[in-house]
Amino acid sequence: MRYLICALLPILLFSCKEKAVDQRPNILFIMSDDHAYQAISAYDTSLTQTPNIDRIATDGIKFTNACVTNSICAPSRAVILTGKHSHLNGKIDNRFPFDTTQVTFPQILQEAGYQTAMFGKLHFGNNPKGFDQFRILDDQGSYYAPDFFTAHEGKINIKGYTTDLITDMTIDWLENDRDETKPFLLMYLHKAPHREWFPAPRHQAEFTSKTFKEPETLFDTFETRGTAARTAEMNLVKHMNYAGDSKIYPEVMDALGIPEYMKWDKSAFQKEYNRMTEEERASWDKHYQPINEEFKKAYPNMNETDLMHWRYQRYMQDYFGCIAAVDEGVGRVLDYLDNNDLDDNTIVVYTSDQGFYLGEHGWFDKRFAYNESFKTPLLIKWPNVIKSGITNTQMVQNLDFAQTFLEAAGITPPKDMQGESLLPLFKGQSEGFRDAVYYHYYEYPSIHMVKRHYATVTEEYKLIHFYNDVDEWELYDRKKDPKEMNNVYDKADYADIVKDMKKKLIEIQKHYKDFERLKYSQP
Ligand code: SGN
Ligand code: CA
Repeated sequence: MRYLICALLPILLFSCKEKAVDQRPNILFIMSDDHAYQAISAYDTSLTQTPNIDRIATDGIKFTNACVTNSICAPSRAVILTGKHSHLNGKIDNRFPFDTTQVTFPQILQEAGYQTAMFGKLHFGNNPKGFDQFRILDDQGSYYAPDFFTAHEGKINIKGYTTDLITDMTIDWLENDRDETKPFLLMYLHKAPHREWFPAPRHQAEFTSKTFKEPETLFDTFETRGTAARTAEMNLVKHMNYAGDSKIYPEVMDALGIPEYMKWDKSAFQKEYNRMTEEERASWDKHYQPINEEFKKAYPNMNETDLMHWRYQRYMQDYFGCIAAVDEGVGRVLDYLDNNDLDDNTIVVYTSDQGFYLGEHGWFDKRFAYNESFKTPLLIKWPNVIKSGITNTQMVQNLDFAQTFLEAAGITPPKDMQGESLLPLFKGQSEGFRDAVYYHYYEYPSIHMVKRHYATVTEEYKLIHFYNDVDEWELYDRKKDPKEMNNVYDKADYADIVKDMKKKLIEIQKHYKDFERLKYSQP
């Protein structure tokens, strides 16, 4: 109630004598899971085309330096909802439960008269607060015939392809459940393109026959990097599963005497395959059995380098096959807004819960403060306010959404939120915006074995401290070395920069109240 008065008074305008029109903007928040900015053609055309997602950039603003505070799924979502860093909202990794006493921006918007709905992947709990309507996937969810926790029908199973189902629910809600007297917050949250990448039948023929450009750092040997990069378990040859990830079925390999480690993940493949209908399975077999046959013939003569080339292509084919359905879904939802006069006063956001490695450094997955996982795509349009085709280079973060949306709705955000509103940037006013961000990753030891670390990052430099079972610092010159191949922490030329960045780190840890870590940063 406390937000209601301040939110409603200034913005209830009367368009005619009888009917009050609420002028507050609608918010359509579109987020995919693990969608790398390199995989959106508004950022990079060398790998794929995403014409529908690109429409948001064409009609609005593209952020080229957007990043996350903690590059992993559930923590990123907790940061988005609470507007607070992980050390304050408590969701430091995928394993810790979300603290449901935390105030989230959807709760505040709902209390202030917004109609709220969430469809797709949240990744924690089964009853998100602040939503009139929701259907959220059970944990990570499945690509085929997923289970959803719902607001009013308990847990349900729906046959079909997850990306399309989430899109259908989103459009169905706009069409049938929307209350036209209220502005809405609609969170449209894809599971795709999260591991293990299972494309829809209609994209299998096209994508299984595509060849993708390799990244320059595919065979990185980590010469100047520390223990964390060398011991991470994210390598495409060594750490990807054959069945679940590359869709090479263990049965085929038995006769070849393939080592056991390639077979352990049979269930990872089967758990999706078994959810498919007969028709879906027939399509799958038609497109993937020939790949198995070819691999079976080629494998005996393949060395590790050949395997890297082959597994990279296999990975990209399925990853981009999944993105094709996301792009189509985004197009359908944008068309709905256009065709129903909802376009001009709706803030449409496209982002991902973090970035992702597409073979850079030989890796998949995320977690590191290095660019591919630290940065995330961010495209926003709002025709009433944002001019079309703008590019912004400020260091914005997922931490900023809550305050941005609240301020756009005319609500003063709670004092303990830690982001910065992006509204001035929407209007081209960048002066006074933050010049450095703070990063902190915690989930170790765990899958992929990325060591704990925290970092401060400016447009020019990145200082990282890996801690817990190591004590190693790294510094990157972001302008001279955008691929982050050279750790210059110990280089004499950079001694002054290291000193400055350490000072900055202490300031930023104080600013964001990460007092627990601060003691490790003091000289
Ligand atoms: C699963 C994936 C991991 C991934 C985590 C977290 N393995 O465990 O590769 O890092 O999720 O991802 S899988 O074989 O089960 O797909 S996150 O996006 O949810 O944080
Ligand atoms: Ca994710």
